[in-house]
Amino acid sequence: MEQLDAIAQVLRHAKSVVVLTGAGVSAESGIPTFRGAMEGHWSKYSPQELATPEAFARDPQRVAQWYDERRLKALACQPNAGHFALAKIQEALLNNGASFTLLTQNVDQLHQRAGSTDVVEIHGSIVKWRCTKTHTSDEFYDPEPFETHPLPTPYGGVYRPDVVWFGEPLKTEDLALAKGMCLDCDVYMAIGTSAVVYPATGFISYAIDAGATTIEINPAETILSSEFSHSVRETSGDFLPELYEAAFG
Ligand code: BV8
Repeated sequence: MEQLDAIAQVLRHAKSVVVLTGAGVSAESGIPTFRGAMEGHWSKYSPQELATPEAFARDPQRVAQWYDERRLKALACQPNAGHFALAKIQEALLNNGASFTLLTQNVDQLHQRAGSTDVVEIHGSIVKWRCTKTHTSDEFYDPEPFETHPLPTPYGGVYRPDVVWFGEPLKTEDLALAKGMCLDCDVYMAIGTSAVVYPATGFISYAIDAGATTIEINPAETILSSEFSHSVRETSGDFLPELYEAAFG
């Protein structure tokens, strides 16, 4: 049976689905990924230079500017066919009485703008910024650059991006939810992620323990590709709309 048909069959009868997405899902919206192709963020900088608390302490202006640029880029981009198809897959599964958990490593909010609900932003969000003094988190949707970098807060501190930097822990509740849902799922999908960043990359081990069918969607092979029941060498923008039609169309 063709790979698409086999995956559509499994998805149609699924009872509990967990999806982990990475930067690749937003690539077709024009948002650069982190690794791989030369236009990736980290082809110019190393993550340690910008995505750590130490980097922000060392050069708050540079780090805050980079994240504000990424915030403006995310606000200017549109969800792509993969985002919309994933939202429709979630709706179809919920209508079937199945559970659906979307864990995203992305901070660009494109899943939400495509109609996905209850999105778990395990690495935070680029529109949310947190006061360094009071830890109050505020959201910024104005498509204009901040007047200064970093932006002073009304609470006597400055705003840092409300994202999870390297060396910072993910939220306990997000980790507990991810582990619990993966240990209980019958389908686990990893879409558009290079399987490099932990602990997200480790979630598949819980799904395998649960005996789930595991599916990877990525035009490139990853270090985890051989661990998946199905590893699809296609883009999310191509494969997800086909998968929705084959499973629920
Ligand atoms: C932590 C937010 C502990 C900021 C990000 C082992 C166990 C635990 C931790 C570690 C460990 N080993 C190392 C660590 C430390 C570290 C880590 O994983 N380092 C890596 C580099 C080895 N992890 C951490 O620090 C984590 N914290 O462990 O804390 C702790 C506990 C208690 C107390 C203190 C500390 C925190 C990790 C989170 C870091 N923050 N983002 C920001 O966005 O700037 S990570 C960042 O990478 C993004 O979130 C990004 O999404 C994520 C993963 O990258 P990908 O999404 O996979 O993107 P990438 O570009 O790599 O790949 C894109 C893929 O898409 C490619 O495969 C490509 O082929 C594919 N693609 C391209 N086009 C398409 C496509 N796919 C489909 N369709 C397409 N069209």
